[in-house]
Amino acid sequence: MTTLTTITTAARAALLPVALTIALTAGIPDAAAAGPPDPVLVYTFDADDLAAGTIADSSGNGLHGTLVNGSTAVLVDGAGGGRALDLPGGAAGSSGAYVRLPLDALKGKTDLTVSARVRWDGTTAPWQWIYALGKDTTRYLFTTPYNGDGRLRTAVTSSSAGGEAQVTGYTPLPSGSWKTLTVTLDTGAGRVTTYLDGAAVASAATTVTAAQLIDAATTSAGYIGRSFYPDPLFDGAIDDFRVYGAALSAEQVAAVAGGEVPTPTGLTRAEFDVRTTAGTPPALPAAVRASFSDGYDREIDKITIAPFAQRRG
Ligand SMILES: [Ca+2]
Repeated sequence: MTTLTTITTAARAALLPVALTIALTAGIPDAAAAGPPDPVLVYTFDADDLAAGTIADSSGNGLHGTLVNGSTAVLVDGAGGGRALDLPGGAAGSSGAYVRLPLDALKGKTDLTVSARVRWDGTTAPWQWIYALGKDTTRYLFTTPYNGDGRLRTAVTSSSAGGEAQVTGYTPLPSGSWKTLTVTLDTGAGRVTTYLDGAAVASAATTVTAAQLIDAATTSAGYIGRSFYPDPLFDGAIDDFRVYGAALSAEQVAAVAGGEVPTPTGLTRAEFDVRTTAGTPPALPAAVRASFSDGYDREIDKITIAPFAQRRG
């Protein structure tokens, strides 16, 4: 990533090329931190009878889901034992199964976390939504494994597509194996963040709250496996689908993901050229691409510049 400050023609004569060395200081979650809050909805799929058309909520809150087109769904081996829900995908409006979520999964919430274990089949019809939280194409939060550019994308909006805050990975969601996808909507921080297997992939600024994803006319909190747009249905398996009425901290996200959280192993670029005028601190990259121990590149935004800058040339 190269960041250039805005400069005037008159200032060009004073340009100083600066090479910056960026030290890797991504936070590694502290396993001893406080545990996550109680979820408001948990679908394990372990004891569901798909013929009955109901997905049981094991949170104790009674927020059971409705399985639609259930004859095309099957139960498969789960991410950690038990069973998982396998959805066939297919074109919008086809007979592929999806789950409708009860309104109370969103009602009265401000912050939000959605987390699921996902085994995407890797079918690259773009814009399959793993989940759709919200009302319709004006108000929603979703994650797709593969957007129009073939990249993992989360977006949130309360003002249609044009108002989306977009969180985009460098590559698609890895397919063919179980991955834990977690998305936090933190209204205090004003951020929406995507995590993969407990490690943040990227985040974006937003002012949208969970309450703004629905309105008085909304009758459902949305779907698992279906978009609000006429996009393809999600093709893959889902397990341990959870909604929290809070924004989990990075440590709590890691705890929910379980297992070994991927750690940064290096930056894909260790030097960044920036330009500034003499006497003016250079504008530094807000985030940089880093490689991680699981082979999935993520954005790191907690960076320090050390030393502040080395002059080059
Ligand atoms: Ca399960």
